[in-house]
Amino acid sequence: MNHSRSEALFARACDLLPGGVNSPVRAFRSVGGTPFFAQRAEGAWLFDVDGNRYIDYVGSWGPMIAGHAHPQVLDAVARTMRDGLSFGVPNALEVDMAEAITRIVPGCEMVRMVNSGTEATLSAIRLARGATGRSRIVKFEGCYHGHGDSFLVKAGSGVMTLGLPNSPGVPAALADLTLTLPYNDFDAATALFDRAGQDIAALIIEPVVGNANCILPRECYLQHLRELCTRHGTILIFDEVMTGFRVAPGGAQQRYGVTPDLSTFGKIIGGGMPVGAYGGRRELLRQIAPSGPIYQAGTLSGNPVAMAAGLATLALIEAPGFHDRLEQATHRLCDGLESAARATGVAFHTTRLPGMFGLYFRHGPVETLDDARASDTARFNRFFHAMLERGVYFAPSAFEAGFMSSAHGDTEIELTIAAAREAFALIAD
Ligand code: HOZ
Repeated sequence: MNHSRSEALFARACDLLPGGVNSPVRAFRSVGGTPFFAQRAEGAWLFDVDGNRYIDYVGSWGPMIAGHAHPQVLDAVARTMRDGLSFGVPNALEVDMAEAITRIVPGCEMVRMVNSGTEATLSAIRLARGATGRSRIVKFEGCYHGHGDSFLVKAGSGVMTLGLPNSPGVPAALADLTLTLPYNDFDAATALFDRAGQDIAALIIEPVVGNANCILPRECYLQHLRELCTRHGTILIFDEVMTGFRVAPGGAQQRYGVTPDLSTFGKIIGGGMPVGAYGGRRELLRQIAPSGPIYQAGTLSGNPVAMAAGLATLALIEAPGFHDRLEQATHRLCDGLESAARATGVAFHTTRLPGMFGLYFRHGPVETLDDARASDTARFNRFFHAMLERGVYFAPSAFEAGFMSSAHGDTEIELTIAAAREAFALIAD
């Protein structure tokens, strides 16, 4: 593959943007090499500025569940933007979006739209602190909830990839209010709540960890956290920025039958436009200004074009059988990759849910952050590049989940598995 235009663009970008990118996970820091620059995208495919094409398993990090440039999403955007890009007064699409989210997601009686997942999680913990009068929050090692100060403590995603799980610039006084727990450890959670439960405003969790590769909750783990929070008067927040509308129409809370007090969203509800939302019990949301005293605001919140893209995407995922097909496709991909690895003797394991998966260069099972860390990341890096050269783009980090869309059909999956057979053979030594 020729990458000369991408390389020239990256050289220019490195002079102008920190690390050459506008978000660290896009740089190829841990896998090595330089990122390719996108020209356009369609369905399951990304096309770069050098004329190469890739089957895309990143999907803009989650929003593109219906595939890139879906005609119904583009039509909705085009139709809406002709009426203006932003009004600064309410518009009907915001109400339609709130109706859609509260209808689809079990734990949401009301929502507030914001502009990113980070804004959603920041706002949700402010609400939890305001509502409980407590200051401490609990998060999980390896979980990532955006780049808000309180969350950059033993965090996942880019900070884990770069080995910076606690960031300079976060005041110690604030970081000290964030307590951490190992994911999927029942006893550690019980012990922490026995010790400090009366001080904990919120427990925030990715119900399925998607920012430390992809780790599924042990049976009854989320129920256990629900019970602890209820017993101690702590607000349970599910960060469904990745899992929302993906692992089931109503997200992980629907799939696992556990209802949080608050939920945070992003990605799919914007259909590729910048967006976020937090929602939950009416009694809590009513405490947000102007109906209550807890302040949170945003010039572009509820932006009509973002609402239109998100509503068109939600209409697509509500089609009968959408998630069943997505689940089958994810199994076909993961089973195919595992069998290709087995044929070459490479230790390899996948985790999967509808439209979301983890790739591990080790034998399974993978249930904890330590299990995920024990994956052979050097081998992942070689696999990543071998696949990229064969036109398959996985996330450029051993600590990010992969995503599939409804546009990943048999052809794309077979091409991926054929490429993987060669890639596994290449890295088998
Ligand atoms: N949260 C995503 C990565 N796990 C994508 C957002 C980002 O660019 O950090």
